[in-house]
Amino acid sequence: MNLYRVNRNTFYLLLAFMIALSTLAFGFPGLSGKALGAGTFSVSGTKIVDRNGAEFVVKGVNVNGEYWPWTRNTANDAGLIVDNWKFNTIRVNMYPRLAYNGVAKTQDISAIVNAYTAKGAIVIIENHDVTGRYPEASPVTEGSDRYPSLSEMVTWWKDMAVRFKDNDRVWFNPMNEPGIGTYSLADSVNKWYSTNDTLIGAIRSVAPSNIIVVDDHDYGQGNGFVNGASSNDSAIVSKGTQLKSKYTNLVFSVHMYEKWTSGETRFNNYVNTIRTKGLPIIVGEYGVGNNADVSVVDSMFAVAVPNNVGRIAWAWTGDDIFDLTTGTTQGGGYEINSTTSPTNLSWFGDKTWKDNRGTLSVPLYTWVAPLDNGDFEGGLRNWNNWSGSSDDTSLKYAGYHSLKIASGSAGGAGQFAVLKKNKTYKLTARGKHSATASTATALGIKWTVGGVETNYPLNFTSSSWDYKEVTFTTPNSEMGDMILYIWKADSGVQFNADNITLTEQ
Ligand SMILES: [Ca+2]
Ligand SMILES: [Ca+2]
Repeated sequence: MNLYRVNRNTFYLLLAFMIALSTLAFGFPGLSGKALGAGTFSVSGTKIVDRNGAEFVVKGVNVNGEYWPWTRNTANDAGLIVDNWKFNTIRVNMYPRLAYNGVAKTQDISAIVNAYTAKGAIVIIENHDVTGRYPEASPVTEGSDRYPSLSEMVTWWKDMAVRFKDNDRVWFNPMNEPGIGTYSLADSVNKWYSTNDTLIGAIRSVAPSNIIVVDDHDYGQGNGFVNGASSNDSAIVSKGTQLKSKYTNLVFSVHMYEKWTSGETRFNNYVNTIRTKGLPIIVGEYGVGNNADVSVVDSMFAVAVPNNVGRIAWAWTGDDIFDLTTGTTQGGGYEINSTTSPTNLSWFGDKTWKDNRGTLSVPLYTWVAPLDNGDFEGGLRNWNNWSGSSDDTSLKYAGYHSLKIASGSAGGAGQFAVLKKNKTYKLTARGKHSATASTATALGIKWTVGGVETNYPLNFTSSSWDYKEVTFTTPNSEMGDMILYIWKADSGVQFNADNITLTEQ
């Protein structure tokens, strides 16, 4: 089910694009606690230390928790995950609000904690309810969705904290990917601080020492740190020190997806900035769901491995497009064809398998195509439908497929492009409208550097298959928010695109 990761990306992209349009005006041992005489898992400066005081580097995987819509039993996979894959941590995705949407409780968190901590693994319990937003004073209902209030989340977290406070291998992650919602970056960092202060305060009132993992804002991505330390891109950078001054044993966490495409320099700066403040940082989610994610994971490993930044893969069961195995039913990690040397791992699965064994050589510098499926012969693979887009097999310029953006409303599609700095590229495309468009459909590529956007649109209006191209050179600095986009502003016509190429010259 792509819903939870991919729809998030789609929503985010659409939002960002609409803002851009308005700007442009074109439109384990011991089930219940620590071994006698040993220390506890805790935070020491920028490091996490184990019961013996040795540095502990998280190497984890995200797994199904209570009310999660994917149903594979997590407790039963402890042998596969810990003994075979050699993950030392699981991050348990709990989604209590989905009980209101008819999602059944198919997992039991106590059974999961018992199964994994018995093997010595860390169990991070996370709450997914306010992804992309914050809990407010009252519950919020939007359509079939009911978002909990802050006080309801306090009650939920106190219950978890009471149940697991004596097991230092259970960590708490109060909000998955909080904010921004309707907040500005500047207002979001304040909301991030106050909400975390309330939730962490509630947990600490009953569980004084379990490690607490705090996700960055902006869907956990810290805006890809595109504007750097002096901005509010990262709530951890802006407000982490203030939280640390009130609470011990805090670990901060970033999720790395599209915002971090080609982001090695930015990620290195991000980690250094946070560590200079004396704060520990881990990667709470990483994975490969599209072409550009290869570049993200490549950059992540390049910085994380030599610097002992912990990392947690998304996700175990392969119910979405983030697959650890290939040629399997779902792409799940449990579908390995050997428990010792599997040959059916995906690129992402292979890197994670080796990383868990300490045999991953970095940097990887994997070649990533600037664009995937530009001829649409793979249907909509790697493309995000922002509105009105579909795979068209009746009208096409070449092959058997094109992309159609329906008439009746404005609409568009896009994908995360992967461009290198200081290189010349050529973008070419074919486009056709059902009738001459009153406002041009823009098919182009854009990125930002230091908050300044560069955009190369190809403008189509013709009712016949038109060819357009543009050649451009990228700046000699790391770009953020790279998107190849198609946006049809004229609601009265249909637009088809085909044969899109983006090549390094
Ligand atoms: Ca899958
Ligand atoms: Ca085609």
